[in-house]
Amino acid sequence: MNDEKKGKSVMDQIRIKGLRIYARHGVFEEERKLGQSFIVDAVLNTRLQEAGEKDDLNLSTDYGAVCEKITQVMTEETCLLIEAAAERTAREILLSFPAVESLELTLHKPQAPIPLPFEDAAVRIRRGWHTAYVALGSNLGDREALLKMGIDGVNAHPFCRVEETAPVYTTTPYGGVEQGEFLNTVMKVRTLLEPEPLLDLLQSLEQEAGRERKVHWGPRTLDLDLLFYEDRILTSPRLIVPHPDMENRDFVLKPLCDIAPGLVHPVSRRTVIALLRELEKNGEVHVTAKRM
Ligand code: A4P
Ligand code: MG
Repeated sequence: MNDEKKGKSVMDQIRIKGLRIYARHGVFEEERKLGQSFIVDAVLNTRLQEAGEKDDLNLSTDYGAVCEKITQVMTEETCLLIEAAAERTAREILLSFPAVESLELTLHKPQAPIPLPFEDAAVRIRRGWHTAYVALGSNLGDREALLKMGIDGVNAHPFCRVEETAPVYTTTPYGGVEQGEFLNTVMKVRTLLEPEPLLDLLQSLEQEAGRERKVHWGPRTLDLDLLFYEDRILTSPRLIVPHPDMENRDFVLKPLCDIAPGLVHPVSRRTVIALLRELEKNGEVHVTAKRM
């Protein structure tokens, strides 16, 4: 479903059409040696109102600079496939121009070596930033340092930015296993990673923190759980999103409410603040204190 049908406000756009670049992408050696013309169209989804009202380029994205960036990426590397050239170009635009939320990039190769009369061959891709919420928990070792390691580890990934972190709470263990008390918090992450690669990153950080998986729901140096990924509903053998047990965990809902109380759970259609209120009234409470 597109954003318009979902009732989301549709973003403003900067549109670039017909940017011609001489570059060397192709499966044939000749193409990579001699090069040929490629043409790029880009539609950048971004907010333009403030720049328009204040008439200030600093509040917008300079389309000249975007054209230069596209030309730079397209010419400094040689790819076999236009898919690869488009992927790299889209990624670099998103990383270099943070006001661009998402984009549609079309890469034309009108001189592709096809021995038949044709006008154009092209690929079109849509890429963008996504918002995810990740829960952090620790009850072994230097818990505060381990939570920080989780946050810094995600932030250090080139395709992730930690935008906000909630306060840290001290919590009693949930799940019936006799163990020490936890520290819990939640972070908001802006990311170019799709859900499974994001889970890979979270699991590699758990490994780095010396996580051993011995007891289900047992003690852990660092646990990183993906709570939400946009409003997507995912069920694969490795990944269930939204996190299936979050409604029963005040140590997740409480920090989540500190940074995003109005977030709507895409399955129950209830806000996280409503889920927390319900749990505090009728369920188990584990949060004992705000730590910092
Ligand atoms: N997996 C599926 N969906 C997800 C998701 N959305 N996010 C899979 C992360 N992982 C997801 O997790 C088992 C598998 O779940 C992963 O391999 C992944 O592919 P795990 O971390 O390997 O092992 P686990 O300890 O058996 O389960 P899990 O789910 O991490 O434990 P929980 O459910 O997080 O519970 N009490 C307090 N007060 N605070 C806590 O933080 N944490 C737990 C752990 C228990 N009690 C607690 C706390
Ligand atoms: Mg986990």
